[in-house]
Amino acid sequence: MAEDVWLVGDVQGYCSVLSRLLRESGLIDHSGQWTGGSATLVVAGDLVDRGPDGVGVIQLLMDLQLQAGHVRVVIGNHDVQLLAAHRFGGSMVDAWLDAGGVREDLERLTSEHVEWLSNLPALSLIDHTLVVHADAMFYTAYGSTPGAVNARVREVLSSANLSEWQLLLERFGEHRAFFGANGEANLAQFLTTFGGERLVHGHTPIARMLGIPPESVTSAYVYRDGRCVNVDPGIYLGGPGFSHLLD
Ligand SMILES: [Mn+2]
Repeated sequence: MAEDVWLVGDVQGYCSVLSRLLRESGLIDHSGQWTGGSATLVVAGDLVDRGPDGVGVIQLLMDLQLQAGHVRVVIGNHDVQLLAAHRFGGSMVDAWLDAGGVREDLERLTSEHVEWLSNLPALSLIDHTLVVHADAMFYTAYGSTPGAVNARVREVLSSANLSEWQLLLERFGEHRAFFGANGEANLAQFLTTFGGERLVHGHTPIARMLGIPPESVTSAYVYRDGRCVNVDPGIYLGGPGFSHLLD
């Protein structure tokens, strides 16, 4: 690979942790300016909820995307849930708060944030690496190419059809599709469908996947002979966070 590709998983509103990780990776300076040159930053979704400053995370990534160009972000279920709370209000706000929503984020969310979040891809293929938020097979229900899935998910997020939104959120309840007994077959099918030689995902904290203390998670969990990479640091569980340089 010609240029460095840095991955960051599930930030979940911990904007100060994200800033620290990006500084430690040499991608930004103390004033938040991009210093990563032609490196690529990939963020695996769930930008908001649980942590105190989800909107700060969104704003930082929007700013870096404008400055650097090569900042790729895929959408996570918490991002969808925030958008649902914003669009539908009422019971969707309650559901979002139950899932860790932070009221101040909804109050601070601007139309620019909504527009940006609503247009994030669900899948992103970077060289031979496929990046998604969830370790889940449900993406195949939305299309058989990354472009088709992204278009279909954007369609859902631009629609006023609440049941389509709820179905998408329900489907995001799937975890661990590439781990355990059916993991190998699922991974092969997923990569054959969407392309790529390896898959990067977040969504399932490494500590939960492996049954280890969250504080001990200081690097990505690479499994399936290097063809699957979990980058969910479980920051909200007490993980210190990490960034992962693709090899
Ligand atoms: Mn998630």
